[in-house]
Amino acid sequence: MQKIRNIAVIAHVDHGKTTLVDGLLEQSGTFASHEHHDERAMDSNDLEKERGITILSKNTAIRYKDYKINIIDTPGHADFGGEVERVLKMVDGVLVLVDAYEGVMPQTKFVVKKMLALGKKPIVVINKIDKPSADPERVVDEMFDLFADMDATDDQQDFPIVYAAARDGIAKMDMEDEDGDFECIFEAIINDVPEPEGDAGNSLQAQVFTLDYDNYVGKIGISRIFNGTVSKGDNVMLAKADGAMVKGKISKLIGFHGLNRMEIDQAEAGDIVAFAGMETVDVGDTVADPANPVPLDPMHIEEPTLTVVFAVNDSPLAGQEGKHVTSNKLRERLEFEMRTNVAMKLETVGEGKFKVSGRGELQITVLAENMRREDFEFSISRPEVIVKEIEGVKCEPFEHLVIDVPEDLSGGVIERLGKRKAEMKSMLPMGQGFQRIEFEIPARALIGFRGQFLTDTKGEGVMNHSFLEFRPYTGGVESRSYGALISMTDGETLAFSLFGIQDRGVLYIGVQTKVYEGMIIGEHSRSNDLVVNPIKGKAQSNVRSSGADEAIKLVPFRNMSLERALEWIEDDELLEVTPKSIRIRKKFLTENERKRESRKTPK
Ligand SMILES: Nc1nc2c(ncn2[C@@H]2O[C@H](COP(=O)(O)OP(=O)(O)OP(=O)(O)O)[C@@H](O)[C@H]2O)c(=O)[nH]1
Ligand SMILES: [Mg+2]
Repeated sequence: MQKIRNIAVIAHVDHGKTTLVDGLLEQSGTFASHEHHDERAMDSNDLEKERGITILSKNTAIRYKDYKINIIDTPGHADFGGEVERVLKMVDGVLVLVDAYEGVMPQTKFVVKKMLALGKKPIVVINKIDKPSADPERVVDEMFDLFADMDATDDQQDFPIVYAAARDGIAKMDMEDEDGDFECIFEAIINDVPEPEGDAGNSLQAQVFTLDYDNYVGKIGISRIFNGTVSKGDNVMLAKADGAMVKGKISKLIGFHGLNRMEIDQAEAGDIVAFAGMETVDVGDTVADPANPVPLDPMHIEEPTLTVVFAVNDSPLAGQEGKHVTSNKLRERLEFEMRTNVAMKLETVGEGKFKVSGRGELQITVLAENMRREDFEFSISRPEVIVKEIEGVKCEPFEHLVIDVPEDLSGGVIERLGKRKAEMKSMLPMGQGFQRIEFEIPARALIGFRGQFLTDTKGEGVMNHSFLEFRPYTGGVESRSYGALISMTDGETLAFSLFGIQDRGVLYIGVQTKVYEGMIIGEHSRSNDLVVNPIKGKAQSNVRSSGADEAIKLVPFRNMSLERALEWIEDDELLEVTPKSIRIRKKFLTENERKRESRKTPK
């Protein structure tokens, strides 16, 4: 049997997981010297590159001495936390990274809790020790406290600590030591991560933890082999979560090395490989020996906490910028997404209306953003949290929220959060005039909070949150405190009229932008909605002189990203998403309709 180690890299968002994996690939000599690769090579899809975050967990394999080390890089953002839990089942050890300044953050707690519950033994990596503000000693203490709080076993508490500057390829076992390379990390992996259990001679048992899709070979299940040996062309039995047994054949067996995938003929217990050829394969399925199919424990898949409705775009500008606009196309695309994305759920709720549920706004935004790029046009409704009954009690998701704010502004922020039903748990000085304050808060109250928080902290505040649990419903929470500036007519915006409107609030669009009646062009500085005319030319001459317009000084408008817009909208509003534009609109476009509707549903 070959010598294998299987590890996952877990941490809070941005603490340096993907950068560390770069270093492991590089320093193990896995990248050939001529091979060109980008920074954070594992973040391979476009959105990951653009946003600098990991969205999907991905696996790679390196060779170190005579060991094969399978490494799974996981996303740190809370919305993708479900992935982490699945991945953890597939590995025998973990590298837990923590930023040497930021310390333990919400997602650090989340991943450490999962890891400890699954009985994994960690190697703790205190990363970014090069930061001037780094305080590795404090962070080590925080990690010990965290492990103790979470009832780690003695064995788990006794973790090796590596101090690293992953970006510079530096690591050492003691802060007093000279800077070394990653050799100490490789050695820790080999010595402290248990070798895989299981036997190549037993009946086959492999479990699928991630799905991929390839236009040529179809669905691909990335799996850990726990027992037995598998060869290309083998007949297998798929043991599904619901107990069903489905026959299948491995048409292709795929192995991993560095950034490459290659066809292989055989793989055995302990390894991580991909299978093609089984269209019905799902995450959690056991790939088993047809003569003796013994399913592995089913995999717990995190439930969604948030839903939005994707619908056909029916705005007056519909169909002008996108190629795929029909209900059928929309359904096909969403169904396709569900084939590989187990964290999301889809339900048809009406003609051209689809309820998409996921773990958070970012997850939903990522799907919407991908669809824009594929030339889709659609609308999205305000995110709603999923409320469910647990033992007869109406419950809603709660989040653990951590904010870092300048001391002099913390009072205002705390008050604001109080109105949103947040409960303060702790407050600590962080140095440099900042305070770290922790809360528990209904997820519902966090929708739309980020924009407000950035305004309240003059852009200096940092906020992080991750899912805690479902708890009894807390009743109404404060929502957006400002109304919308709504266009009263169709046309193209002119500087002259925008100049007149800009004092009324914050504009979301600039000049020469197409608008329509009922489209929202900005935020009102008061709590009510205001209908305005953004296309009116200069009155005296009755001629729309662009020359005169140019002299007008407009305040730069606020460009609303998909996320920001999604957080901002209320129940009676929609986002119109096209490959070129993100427009915000009222569901009902005319003032008359809106009045009629508001009489029907009193607030
Ligand atoms: N100063 C410093 N910056 C680092 C170090 N390691 C990583 N970074 C930077 O931290 C940022 C985040 O790095 P990533 O590797 O993408 O972090 P990640 O944990 O994979 O992030 P997610 O996958 O989105 O959760 C990047 O800008 C890195 O260049 C380090 O050792 N020192
Ligand atoms: Mg990453």
